[in-house]
Amino acid sequence: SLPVICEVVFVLGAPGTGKGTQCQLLQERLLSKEDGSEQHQLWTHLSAGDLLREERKSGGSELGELINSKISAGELVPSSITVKLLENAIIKSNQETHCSKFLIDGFPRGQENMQAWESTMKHHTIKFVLNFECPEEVLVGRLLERGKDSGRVDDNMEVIRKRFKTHQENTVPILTYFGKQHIPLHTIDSAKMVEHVYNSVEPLFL
Ligand code: UP5
Ligand code: MG
Repeated sequence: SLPVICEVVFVLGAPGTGKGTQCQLLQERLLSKEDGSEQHQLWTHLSAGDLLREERKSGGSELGELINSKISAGELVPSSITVKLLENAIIKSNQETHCSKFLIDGFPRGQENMQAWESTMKHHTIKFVLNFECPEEVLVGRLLERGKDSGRVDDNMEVIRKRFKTHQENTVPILTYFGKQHIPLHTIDSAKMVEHVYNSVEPLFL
């Protein structure tokens, strides 16, 4: 069968900028307007980090250990692993819900991620890129607070610093690449309250 062609929005930003929070709200609130029949979600949220954390639990021990060592160090998991998980998740979700619009949260995080995406997923349309920005001291406060009960191995001061460094060194440099590819980049201030951030994000989807 032919590959499904999807529309994707990449959602980027340093750790704690609210990628997951905003994607969740977009998935819940952006609904089809159909009278009579049931409303359905227009956009499906896929978090690359969540997919990796799931795979770490269910996958074979060697793969699990590799993923865990990278996440625990605040470093990037090899692109081939992440892209395969995204590819499978897109196909599965499309089969289950027929939704063909995806919010890809936390990917691509660097040039190598982008190249891996382009090598197998180039048939999908990248509508635009959302990039959340927020001062680091605010992010540290959010992540340490969440770390009290998130169970995430990377929500501690030492790994948070490494995550910021990885974001600066790998993710920030690819933002200019999108412009060169004529993919719109929307940078959003996410230091504001959740609902205020949402109000600046939602219009981009209407
Ligand atoms: N919060 C959110 N918005 C707020 C607001 N406006 N005001 C006040 N509080 C706000 O939010 C973080 C916390 O802040 C929450 O408690 C929230 O309530 C609050 P969240 O929405 O979770 O932010 P998010 O940007 O999603 O933060 P997250 O910690 O998930 O970002 P990361 O980018 O660090 O995590 P991710 O899961 O994407 O990646 C984890 C690791 O996986 C990476 O470090 C890497 O090792 C690996 N990875 C890859 O290798 N490749 C990938 O492609 C993806 C991940
Ligand atoms: Mg997240």
